[in-house]
Amino acid sequence: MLLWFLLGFFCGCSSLAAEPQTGTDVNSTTPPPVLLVSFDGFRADYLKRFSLPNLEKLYSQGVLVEQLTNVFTTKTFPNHYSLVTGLYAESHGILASSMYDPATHKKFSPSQDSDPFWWNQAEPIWLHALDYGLSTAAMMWPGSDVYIRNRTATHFQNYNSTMTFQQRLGLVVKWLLGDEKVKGVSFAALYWEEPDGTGHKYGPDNTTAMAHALKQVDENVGLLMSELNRTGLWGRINLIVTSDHGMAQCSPERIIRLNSCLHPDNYTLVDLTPVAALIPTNDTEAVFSLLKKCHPHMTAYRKEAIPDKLHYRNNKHIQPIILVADEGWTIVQQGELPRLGDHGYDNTLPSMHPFLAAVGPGFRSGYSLPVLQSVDVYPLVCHLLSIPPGPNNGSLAQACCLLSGESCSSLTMVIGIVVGVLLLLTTLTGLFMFIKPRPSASRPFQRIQLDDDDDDDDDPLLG
Ligand SMILES: *[C@@H]1O[C@H](CO)[C@@H](O)[C@H](O)[C@H]1NC(C)=O
Ligand SMILES: *[C@@H]1O[C@H](CO)[C@@H](O)[C@H](O)[C@H]1NC(C)=O
Ligand SMILES: *[C@@H]1O[C@H](CO)[C@@H](O)[C@H](O)[C@H]1NC(C)=O
Ligand SMILES: CC(=O)N[C@H]1CO[C@H](CO)[C@@H](O)[C@@H]1O
Ligand SMILES: [Zn+2]
Repeated sequence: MLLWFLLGFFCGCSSLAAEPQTGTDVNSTTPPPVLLVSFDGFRADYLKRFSLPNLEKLYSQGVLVEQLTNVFTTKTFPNHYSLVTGLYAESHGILASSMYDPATHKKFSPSQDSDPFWWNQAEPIWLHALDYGLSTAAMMWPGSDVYIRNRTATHFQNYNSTMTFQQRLGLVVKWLLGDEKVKGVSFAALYWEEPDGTGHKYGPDNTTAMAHALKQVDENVGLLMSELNRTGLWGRINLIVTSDHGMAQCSPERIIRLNSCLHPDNYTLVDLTPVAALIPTNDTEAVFSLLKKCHPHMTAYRKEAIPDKLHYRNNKHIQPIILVADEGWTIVQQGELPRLGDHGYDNTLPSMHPFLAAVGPGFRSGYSLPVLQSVDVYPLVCHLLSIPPGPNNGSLAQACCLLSGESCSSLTMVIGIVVGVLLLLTTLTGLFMFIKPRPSASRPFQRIQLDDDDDDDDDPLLG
């Protein structure tokens, strides 16, 4: 705990104090383009459990964030929107895979996701960057084909599950390169459905199934690297490979049936598992008290009492009651288990966390960071593009450790400093007591107190 605090404390970007200039004119030297790739449902520990030679090769030349702390609900749509806006779900408005607006009776679901109504609370980076004269592309990233605040990326592709990774990549590379008539894009986002699909179907504990799916994902990473190499983009592009969330193993023994606690006439169901959203029909208090004691592995919250740490309260589309299942538990109204793997649970659970790997001229080489917030990815991308970020919930404080040309103390160095300072204190104290305990002893002792410890640039221990 103390080390994390110190890490956050020491890890600061020296040259980031100066914000990028505002204004709509682009720099004379255009920064390297950024390609953001998401492999849906890539749980952080797959990196340790499975052989992924291409991905390993990628981050060994760049950086690795072992766990990305994503946002609640740990679902695909909310987290993809957080990655490109830097906002918590309550602030960007894409709260879950299923949403409902009582005033207009509008509904949102993965197959009915194109109404700008749901997306207009935020502006993804592929639109934000347009304001600075950059062109952008969005390849099936959630929201790509939506006219958010009346705009789309310069290039985009409607969602089409039958398009192969190679086909998607081919278009993205074409957009990045541009031609005589159309300039290449500065930012592109690329989405791929695996290993999420396999994780849901077989569960993340099925090593056979996951090894097979991840082998294919790793082959796609190989394809990505060779295609960037072939076109001369490798080394000139900042490539970020990440994901939206992890996956938990579910089982028929861990099932919560709402109908055993409450008649379905008593509420309108907006979303079901692992975070259920309900609108009580009449007596909210009575419905809530029944749900509260419904199951030991399910927590019921009135909207007003949803914990701060979830950043999931201040939005009109959060329903009056939400139910959150414990890790690996599934909420149904009645019947059997729908799938062997699921996500959406509390975003502090390691099983819900994805990873992040990046390589390119903007990144350090052979560096790894244990954790980063997924809301920090947006300010990081803005920094790489030399554009000021829009209002967001992230920061560059941690992410700057990943950047080349930024001075940043590593964890090892911080441990070194802490141990060094303690040793020095002990030695000096011992030495002092050994020399002579005089009455005026308190004076010199006070002088070695660390009252200047934030001024680490002057600390000779930093070397
Ligand atoms: C969006 O564009 C349409 C038609 O081009 C226009 O009628 C509408 O006012 C625009 N909406 C906003 C929010 O700019
Ligand atoms: C694991 O997945 C494979 C498919 O890859 C399937 O044939 C097998 O039955 C699954 N095993 C278990 C224990 O679910
Ligand atoms: C997140 O950022 C938005 C936009 O700046 C802001 O309105 C909101 O209060 C922030 N949320 C938190 C928890 O700081
Ligand atoms: C608490 C509550 O509202 N209970 C009602 C649930 O629905 C049944 C059937 O419609 C009613 O009889 C209950 O009063
Ligand atoms: Zn999923």
